Amino acid sequence: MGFPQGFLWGGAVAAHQLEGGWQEGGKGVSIADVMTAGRHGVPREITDGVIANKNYPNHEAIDFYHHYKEDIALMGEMGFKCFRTSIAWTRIFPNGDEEVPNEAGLKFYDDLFDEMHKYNIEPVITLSHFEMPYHLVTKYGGWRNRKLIDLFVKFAVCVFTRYKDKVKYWITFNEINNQSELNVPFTAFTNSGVLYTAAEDKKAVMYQVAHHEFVASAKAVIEGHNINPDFKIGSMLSLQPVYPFSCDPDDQMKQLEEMHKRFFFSDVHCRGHYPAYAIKEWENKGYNIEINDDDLDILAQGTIDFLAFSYYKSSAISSNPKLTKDIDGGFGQGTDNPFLKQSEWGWQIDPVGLRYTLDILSERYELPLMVVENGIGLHEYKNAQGVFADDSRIDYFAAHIKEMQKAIDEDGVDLWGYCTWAPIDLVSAGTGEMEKRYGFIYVDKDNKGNGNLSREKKKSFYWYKKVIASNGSDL
Ligand code: P53
Repeated sequence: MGFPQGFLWGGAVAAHQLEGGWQEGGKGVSIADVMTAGRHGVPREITDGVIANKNYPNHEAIDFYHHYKEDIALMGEMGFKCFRTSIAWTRIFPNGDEEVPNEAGLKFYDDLFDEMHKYNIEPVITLSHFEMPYHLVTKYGGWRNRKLIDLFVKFAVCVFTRYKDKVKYWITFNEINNQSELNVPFTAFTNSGVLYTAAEDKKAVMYQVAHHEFVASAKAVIEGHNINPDFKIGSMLSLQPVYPFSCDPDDQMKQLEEMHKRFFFSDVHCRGHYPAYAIKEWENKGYNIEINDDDLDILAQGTIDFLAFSYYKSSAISSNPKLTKDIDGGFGQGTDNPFLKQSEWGWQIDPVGLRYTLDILSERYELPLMVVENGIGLHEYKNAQGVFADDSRIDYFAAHIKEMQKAIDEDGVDLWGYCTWAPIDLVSAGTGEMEKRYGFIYVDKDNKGNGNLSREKKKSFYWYKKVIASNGSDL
């Protein structure tokens, strides 16, 4: 009973949310570099290039680019077995369409991975985490252009080859399913560098974009296995489960439709073909998704080795429009769940939902899983003793880890690892805030960018260290 030996305990971040150094070492401008700071209820603005005097929180972030040795040492001190980050595509191919990679960028990740290995920390590396080259947006229209497949595969092959002896676990796209939410520009832009025009059918474009990404992901899987057969290559979904608001059968059907918006992506990644419900939708709506002759073979050959997902919250949906409203700052639609409490940002806290999600994914795909993000954003201040006593974070993690253990022990889920989001405070993706804090490590920086960037351990730092040392038994 308990977590398996070799279970990968760790934490997850993304390059654009912590590195900073946005113009250092030859790095190009990424899509994250043209997003301003928002806050809860106030969306981030996507600007037309970088505009003087706007607040772009990712430009400096927490300056991990210069602090990584100190930060990795702290992860080592907590006993991390793995650390998930991404490779900023713009450090390797600053514009995305160069022929030759940027050596300074490649060297940075060599040094970073070497630093992790000093502490026996296994890198888990995402290729595309909301930070593609901005040039690919302005020149090609982002992933709506088929040309992106080759540019992405070139990037993937370059880093697979370079780091083949340093990195074993790879993830192609982060939260690829976010773009199924069409209400806000954020999702299509961060996933795919796509800005919809008023005239087009967003959903039809989204399916075309996703097709290009599926082919690119599958090609990366195939190429990666050729480069090193030991690679484990996965994809990654945001899997916030949706519950029916009531036992009304119409609510149940509405819930199924909502879950299809998520499963569509994992169905293709895991099974290597399009699900019938999607093909029917295309037929019924007259969508003509352009699919080249060998694309379907590539999808079939390039299925993933494991499925990774983020889990923060659950939501509920009703078939009654009167009960339906915007949730999560407009990212989705749903109803309040009267059984759950919400975080300060309106995210419904639901540890049992993590077990439920592990179970449905495991039953649907019979593949190994990895929880690569789980955490809670909090406003945080020192207490009278001068300590960041983040007990509510500890409670959140303890409850989720207990449910994860049940999924392993009672439901037979094959789970490889668990990464908290995020071990260190960083820039929020959704809002651009620094003060939506997630870390075991506090970073002295506020929403306006003030602070000296010093790092300080919170109470949860010592707690997580104990959890890892006991392989999850001492919560
Ligand atoms: P933040 C919601 C909105 C935006 C990104 O989110 C999200 C989600 C949750 O599904 O996804 C992930 O920073 C993402 C991370 C992000 C984290 O959730 O908005 O992979 O980049 O930081 C937390 O609080």
